[in-house]
Amino acid sequence: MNQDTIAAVATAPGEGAIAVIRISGSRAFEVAGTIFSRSIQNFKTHTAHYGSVLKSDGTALDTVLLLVMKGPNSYTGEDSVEISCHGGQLVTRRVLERIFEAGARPAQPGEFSMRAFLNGKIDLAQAEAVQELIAAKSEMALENAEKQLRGALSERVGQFQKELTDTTAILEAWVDFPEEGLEFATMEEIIETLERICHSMEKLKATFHDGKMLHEGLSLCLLGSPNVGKSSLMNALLGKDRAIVTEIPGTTRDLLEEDLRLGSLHFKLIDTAGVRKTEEIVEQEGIRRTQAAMKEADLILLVLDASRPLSEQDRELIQNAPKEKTIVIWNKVDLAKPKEDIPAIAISAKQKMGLDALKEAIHRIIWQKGAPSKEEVLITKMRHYQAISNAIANCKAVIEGLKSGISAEFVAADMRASLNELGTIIGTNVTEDILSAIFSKFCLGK
Ligand SMILES: Nc1nc2c(ncn2[C@@H]2O[C@H](COP(=O)(O)OP(=O)(O)OP(=O)(O)O)[C@@H](O)[C@H]2O)c(=O)[nH]1
Ligand SMILES: [Mg+2]
Repeated sequence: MNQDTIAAVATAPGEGAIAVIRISGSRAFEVAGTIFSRSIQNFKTHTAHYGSVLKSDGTALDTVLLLVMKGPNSYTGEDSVEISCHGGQLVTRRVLERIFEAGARPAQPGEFSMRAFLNGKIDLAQAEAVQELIAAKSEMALENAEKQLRGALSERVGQFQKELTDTTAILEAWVDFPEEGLEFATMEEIIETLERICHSMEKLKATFHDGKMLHEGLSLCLLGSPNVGKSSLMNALLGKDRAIVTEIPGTTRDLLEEDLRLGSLHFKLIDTAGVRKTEEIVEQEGIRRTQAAMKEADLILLVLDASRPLSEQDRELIQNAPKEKTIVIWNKVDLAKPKEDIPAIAISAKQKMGLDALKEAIHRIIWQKGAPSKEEVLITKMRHYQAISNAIANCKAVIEGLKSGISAEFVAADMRASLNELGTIIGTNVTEDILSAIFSKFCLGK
């Protein structure tokens, strides 16, 4: 595969001021030289050059800026050329076609990054971070992806690998030279070391909860009886008139979803149909969806109407909402004081009062166990989570084995398995199938 020279548009599809086309591979300079109006042979690496891309008849197709990067000092590690042409869809396609005519082939999604990985420019966790960085929807997700791209996760994993490898060496010395082995460490010390490594790995594993939340965004579900002001609150939080608001109970019939950014986090805000007993078929279906959304939601905003006494329905909702993920809200406090003493945030969705306190309450409930520290890198991928879980399980098997006094040589397989699992995170010992699966999810041109 690495023999081919590949090309793709690296900027987003559609019209833009400029589009960047990337070429990478051993023939990148030759391909670019064929279509460029100037000889590129003597261009120094990492320099940009103004000129034209030529049609096959030698006339100019577009004026462009051409950037040459000699391998291995490029993203892919190969000779690379980037052409910035005008960002029209047609002109971009024509320039790309010229590049294919000159001998490059269309790149697969993620193929540039895959080459960067195969050429040792970045490890697998870093390559995955590139995509997360592009997809990041919140400040925190962006920071974490940037940390992972700089190698923070790879370093942590590398540290575990090193410690496990060192311990394996000592264990092997035990097996080969039972007498001398004792000089390196006692069995108690080895077990202690393994337990410490296991504990550190557990800590990394535990970051997945926060990491997944950052990466995917949290679902935030508005819940309440009809007419309490759920849709009004949705609009107030979004700062736009997204949901229909009327004084008629039962206005919202279906789930409404919108992206919402609060502080450094990203949410999926869901407005729902007000819950009540009804014979109306459409409304019944809406309420069924409300209940399903409530179960799946990461967080529930349970809205009560302060201008009227609590209904049976309100009480049932308060009773049934899972405490650990519910924030209770008294809405319409501009009309009246809440009639009951329930711990809740007082707001007026209509007057946009109390929204800051609500936002603070949301952050408090999310970071109940404390916000992640700035230095810590969080696991955001299921693939990484599974690998670290398996590595821990294998490491525990080693500890159990040694504690029960079985000979060290019998735990060697578990030890190797633990190391292998860690290796899959950064991409040592992963199969080609796994690699293709990972990189095929990348954007075209990345
Ligand atoms: N005074 C006052 N009126 C409000 C407030 N919030 C909502 N309302 C009014 O209450 C009525 C119902 O508001 P909605 O936002 O449609 O209520 P809902 O909970 O979405 O209702 P359903 O979709 O029917 O379940 C509207 O007439 C709103 O203008 C508030 O904070 N103060
Ligand atoms: Mg509504």
